[in-house]
Amino acid sequence: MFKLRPLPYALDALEPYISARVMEIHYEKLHQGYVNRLNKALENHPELYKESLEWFLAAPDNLPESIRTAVMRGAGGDYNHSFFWEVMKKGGGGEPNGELAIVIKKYFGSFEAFKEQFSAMANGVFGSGWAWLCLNKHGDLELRESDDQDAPLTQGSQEILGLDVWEHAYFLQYENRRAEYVENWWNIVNWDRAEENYRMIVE
Ligand code: MN3
Repeated sequence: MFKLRPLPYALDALEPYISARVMEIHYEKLHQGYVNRLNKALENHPELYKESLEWFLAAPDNLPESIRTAVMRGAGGDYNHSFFWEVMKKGGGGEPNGELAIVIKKYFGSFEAFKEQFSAMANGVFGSGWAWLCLNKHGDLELRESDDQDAPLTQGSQEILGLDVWEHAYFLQYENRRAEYVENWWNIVNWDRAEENYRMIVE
């Protein structure tokens, strides 16, 4: 069975940018809900409990058609949220400073230009979804949206940084002011982790 992975910090660690109450609902209730959904979807195929989230997401065709959609929703929800918690931290923000800083500059011209484009994409996601910085299958840095709980991995892109823009991620604290949530989020980005994600893809 799949288990909810531990949050890498306390529920109130991202205050004031993301409130403890939002984190409590988002992590303990909603993220747990995706894990439960995945386990439930697999209950008649227990041999699949030994597989990884990445295995499901990278090759959905391997899954029996009758459970494919349910497994992808649960696995995507679990994978995306676990990834999201890791790319934030207390006292984050600022700018990347290793290899990632160099490639961001190469692809976007400057860190500020990257940040502007990423924010515009995040603010523009229609309905429920995510904003991502990825390395695509051609080895290029790309900004990419995903709907619902789809993971870029399914399209062959590897995630470096991601932002949840489902209303459940911010509505309780920011109401309909998504742009304020996105702007504040830059203060808690864990660039060390994003850098590590990038290095793990390219090395
Ligand atoms: Mn979420």
